[in-house]
Amino acid sequence: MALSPNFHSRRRTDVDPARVPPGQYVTSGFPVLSAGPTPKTPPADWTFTVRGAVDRPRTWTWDEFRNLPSETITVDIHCVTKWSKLDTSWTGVSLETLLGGTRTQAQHVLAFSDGGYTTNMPLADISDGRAWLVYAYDGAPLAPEHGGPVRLLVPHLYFWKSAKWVRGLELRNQDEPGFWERYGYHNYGDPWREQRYTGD
Ligand SMILES: Nc1nc2c(c(=O)[nH]1)N[C@H]1C(S)=C(S)[C@@H](COP(=O)(O)O)O[C@H]1N2
Ligand SMILES: [Mo]
Repeated sequence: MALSPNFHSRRRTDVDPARVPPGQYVTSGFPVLSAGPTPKTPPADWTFTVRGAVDRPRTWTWDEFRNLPSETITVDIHCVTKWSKLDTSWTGVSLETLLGGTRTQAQHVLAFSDGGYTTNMPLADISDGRAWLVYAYDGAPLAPEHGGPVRLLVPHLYFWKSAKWVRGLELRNQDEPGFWERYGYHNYGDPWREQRYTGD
């Protein structure tokens, strides 16, 4: 049987509604949302640090980071400005791998980035295989405007939690709101419970 000429476009719009959180629409584009200019850290100067309430702080250079086992994952992402993008493909290192050697009693994390952006989340949300430090998108190095060389990817929370140009994690005994969380975004940000703003 021949495919109808509309096969591809119909496939794009016939999205399984069960995959789209409340209030979101699906886009095939990839919008750029940055609160400031795009920092440009060359890999030779890039490091990733886990610090704060830990038994000992740890820092990886670019080469050390790239020698860690990595995986390619396909996930859906959901921005609080209401676009969702399905089946995005990323390559990176699971945060479970990075945090595996760290002992801590902390229950909170503040991720920090070049340019000063921060975002907070429970440590449990990023230490159980549901969050990655990604360096490639669709098989190509992550573009600077999308957070290259490396960004956080926490797809089960709204996309503002996926800090671009990420340089480290501060483990904390007490929760500390990040950049958007201080400006009234929800502290946790579950798209399926539509936790967009404080009080949602
Ligand atoms: N460092 C940094 N990370 C950031 C942001 C930012 O402004 N700075 N914006 C956040 C928001 S609100 C969203 S929706 C996504 C956008 O990622 P994109 O530009 O790759 O689509 O990045 C998040 N991570
Ligand atoms: Mo966003």
